[in-house]
Amino acid sequence: MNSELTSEHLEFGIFEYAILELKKLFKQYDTSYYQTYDYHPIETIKHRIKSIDGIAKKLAKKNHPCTYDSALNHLTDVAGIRVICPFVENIQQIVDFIAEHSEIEIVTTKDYISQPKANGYRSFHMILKVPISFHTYVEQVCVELQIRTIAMDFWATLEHQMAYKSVFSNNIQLMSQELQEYSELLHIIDQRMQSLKLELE
Ligand code: 0O2
Repeated sequence: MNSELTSEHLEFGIFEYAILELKKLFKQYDTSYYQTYDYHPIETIKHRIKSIDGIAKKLAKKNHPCTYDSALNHLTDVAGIRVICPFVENIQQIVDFIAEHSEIEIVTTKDYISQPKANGYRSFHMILKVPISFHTYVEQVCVELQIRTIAMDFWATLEHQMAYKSVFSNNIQLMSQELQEYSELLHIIDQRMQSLKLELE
């Protein structure tokens, strides 16, 4: 394989298959967990395939040619999946669930929950290699997995709109302290919700 980077490859191709595989796995996990514990450990699953423009820019930045093979071999975040959980405890459960699947390789992990970013960003990131079987070969496809609570996702979604990569750097400085504060408040709420759940149990 050494084809050009076309929308056909990216929209209907291998990255989409890798996301579908993981989504299937998470849905099975959610259903079996519900049958045992009577609540859903996964609130929502979101996904995205990086835009062709975004892929081309990232490949150019890394001095790689703009081809389909290059995206497959040099980028780890063309396919992205985000698992949003009700409680903090569900995050580690999902990490453990992934680790149990020996066919999925964990390439890297970044724990922005025990060590939040300075701006207040909290989330657990993993780069995974998901095997996708074709007739005569198996391709290992990288997927960036982000696992976070509803509260962490609420903060990250709004911060992404208002500050992350924003060109309005003056405004960022004005609001960054406030955003950090809200991240801390939401963290406290996450902890209280977790304690409340444990008390109820
Ligand atoms: P977008 O627009 O969401 O796609 P990389 O640049 O990916 O090679 P990096 O930045 O070290 O390496 O990866 P990291 O820290 O794992 O972050 C990857 C993704 O996490 C980002 O993707 C964001 O989706 C999310 N993220 C990281 N930091 C922040 C943050 O401070 N605020 C918010 N809202 N999201 C964050 P992209 O491609 O940078 O952006």
